[in-house]
Amino acid sequence: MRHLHAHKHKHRFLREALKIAFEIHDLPLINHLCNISPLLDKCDDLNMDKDQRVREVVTLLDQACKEAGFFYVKGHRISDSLIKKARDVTRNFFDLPFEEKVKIKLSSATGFRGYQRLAENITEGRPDNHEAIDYYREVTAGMYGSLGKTMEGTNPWPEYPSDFRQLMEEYVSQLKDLSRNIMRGIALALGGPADAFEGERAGYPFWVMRLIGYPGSSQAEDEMQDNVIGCGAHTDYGLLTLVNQDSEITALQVKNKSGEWIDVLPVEGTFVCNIGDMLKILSNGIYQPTLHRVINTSPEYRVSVAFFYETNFDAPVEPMPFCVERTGGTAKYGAVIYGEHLVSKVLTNFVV
Ligand SMILES: O=C(O)CCC(=O)C(=O)O
Repeated sequence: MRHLHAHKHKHRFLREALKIAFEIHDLPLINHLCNISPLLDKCDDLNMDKDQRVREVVTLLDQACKEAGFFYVKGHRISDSLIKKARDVTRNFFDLPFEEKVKIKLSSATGFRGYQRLAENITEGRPDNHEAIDYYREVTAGMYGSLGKTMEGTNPWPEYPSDFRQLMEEYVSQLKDLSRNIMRGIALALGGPADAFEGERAGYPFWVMRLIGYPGSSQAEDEMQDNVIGCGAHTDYGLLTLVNQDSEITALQVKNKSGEWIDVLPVEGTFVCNIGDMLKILSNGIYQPTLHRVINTSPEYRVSVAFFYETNFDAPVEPMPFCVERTGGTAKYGAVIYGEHLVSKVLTNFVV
C-alpha cells in the first residue's frame, strides 16, 4: 500500500516535471513533442515541403531524431477510443487463464507468431519479465524463398476477447498508414524526397506488433533485481516504432547521451515514437537508434502495444545516396537485408 502511494506520488511528480521540461528543456526527460497534424494535412502531396507548417514539423522531427531518437507524436488522428481499446483487449487477453492463452502459443510452426508466457522472451541473453503476443505481416510459403522460411506463417487470433481480431487488424491498418506518413516527414528531414522510404525500400513495408504485459513488482526500486527487468536494453530493428503505453504507469526508459536512464512518461493522447536500426543505416548514421528498456516498479500490471514499421522484408538496406552526400561522401555501413536482420534477432529472442 505504502509502495502504491509512493508510486502514485512519483508519477504525479514526474508529470509535473515533464510539463516543466517541455517548457524549459533542461530536465532529463524525453521532451520532444511533435504535433504532426500539418504533415498529415499535406502528406498526399509529394511537394508538401513547400508548406511552411509542414517545414516546421519536419524541423521538429529532425531535432528529435538527432537529439533523442525518441519523441512523442500528437495530432496523429488515431482515435483515443481505438488507442484505448487496443490496450484494453490486450489486458483482457492477459487476464485469461493460462490454458486459454496458450491456445495461440508462439512456435516455429506459426513463424514465431503468437503468445509467449513470462520469461520466454530473451533480450541480451536474459529472460524478460513480460508476457506477450507477437504478430507479423503474414508471409506465405515460398514468398521470399529461403530468406523468408523462418517467418512463414499466419497470425493466430484468440477466441477471446471476441472483438480482438477485428480491433487489432484495424489498429494495424491505421498505424501502418500513420507510420508511412511520419516516414515522409523523416525523409524530408534527411533532405530527401518525401517518398524516399517507399518503392523498393519500404513500399511494401514489413510490420511487427507486440502486445505486452508486465507484471507489477512488489520490490522497492532500490532493491531492484534482475526479475523486475520487464524488457532488457535493446534498440529496435526496423525504421520506426510507435508505442501505445499504459496511461498510468511509468516504466519505459531511454538511455540519453550522458548514459543516464530517462523515464518516458505516459502522455495522454500521444504515441511514443522511436527510430530503429534500419533507419541508422539508411541515413548513414545521421539518425541513431536509442537504447531503451522497461522496468515496471509499480505494483500494478502494465500493458503496452508496440507497433514496428519496417522496410520491405527483402530490401537491401544501405545508406541512401543523399545521406551519404550529406555526411562527407562515404557510406559508413554496408548493405544488410532487413529480413536477415529480423530472423537473426527472432532466432535468439525466444525459448521455444
Ligand atoms: O513496453 C514498452 O513500453 C516498450 C516495449 C519495447 O521496447 C519493445 O517491445 O521493443
